[in-house]
Amino acid sequence: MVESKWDSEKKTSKQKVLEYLGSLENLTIDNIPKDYRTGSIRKFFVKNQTKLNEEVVEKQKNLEMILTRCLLTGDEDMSTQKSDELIKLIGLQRFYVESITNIMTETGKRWYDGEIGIAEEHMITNVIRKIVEINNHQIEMKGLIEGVAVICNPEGDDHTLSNLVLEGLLKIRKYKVVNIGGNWYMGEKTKATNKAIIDFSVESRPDIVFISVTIARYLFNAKLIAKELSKALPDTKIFLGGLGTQGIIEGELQEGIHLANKDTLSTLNTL
Ligand code: B12
Repeated sequence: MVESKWDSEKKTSKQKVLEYLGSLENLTIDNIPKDYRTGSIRKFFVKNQTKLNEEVVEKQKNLEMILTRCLLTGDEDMSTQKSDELIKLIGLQRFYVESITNIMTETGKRWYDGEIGIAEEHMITNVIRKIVEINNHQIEMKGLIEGVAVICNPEGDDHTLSNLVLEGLLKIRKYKVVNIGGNWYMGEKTKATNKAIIDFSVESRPDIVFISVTIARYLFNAKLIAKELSKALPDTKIFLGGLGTQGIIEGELQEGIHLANKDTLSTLNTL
């Protein structure tokens, strides 16, 4: 790790070796001296995570299996402990987009196949939600912010765990996040609900809006919100993403509205 300083008298830059860190592909941000985990160095590690070798992938699979078992028995302490182990192994971002998504997909399958009931699915979701909330809370937000982001679900869609995961991923990228979530129970008043979401988002003057849709039947609402927002906020990047958007084809959305990539981190790395 080399520090480069401009010598204005000699009109040349001076390099000073700060530390020998070894090969780049084995590095994580934890190997960087604490005072230097800022600015472009931090950005580099947010975007380019270390590669995973086979041994790590094997350990990850094994830990995810154990975590699933802990969740199924409702053991919150063990679930938190196993999550921490996974985060230490693969980092918080991968834990969010890989482990949590894998475990919840598996949970959904078990529910669909009748292996577990609705109450067990709720219990698992609640424990995972607490784990994500705790980790989000621990993400440091020092210094200048990159921008403001609003996250929401369209009226009707109750799948809010994705919002929390996205909240953390945006916080890591130094966005101030306003997560207005889902669970909009307005009965027949769909129009009024959408208006509430749109008005609030516009007033927040966001740089980014993430609309998360899990159930495809609420895509209509999501597109409507996106359309109104892109009219009111022409300089804001508006993204539609989530399981419910899988049927959309690139180019189907109107200009100014972006379709999130299936690989969430690759979308986040374009911000
Ligand atoms: C938990 C859960 C619930 C909970 C939600 C609780 C909560 N507070 O979130 C409850 C019990 C309420 C629920 C209800 C229902 N659910 Co549900 N649910 C799930 C489950 C098990 C997990 C979802 C989850 O949180 N995943 C983890 C998150 C992190 O992953 P994710 O949402 O995919 O998000 C990732 C990406 O997609 C991306 N992303 C998401 N949004 C966005 C947006 C942007 C802009 C970007 C960049 C990225 C991005 O970021 C995340 C990280 O990569 C899924 C199973 C599954 N396969 O996912 C079923 C599932 C989604 N549910 C399903 C169904 C059918 C329902 C119900 C209709 C059931 C019913 N008959 O009542 C209701 C609908 C309620 C409603 N009106 O919304 C089906 C959907 C099938 C379909 N194709 O339509 C699934 C797939 C289960 C199944 N196997 O059948 N559900």
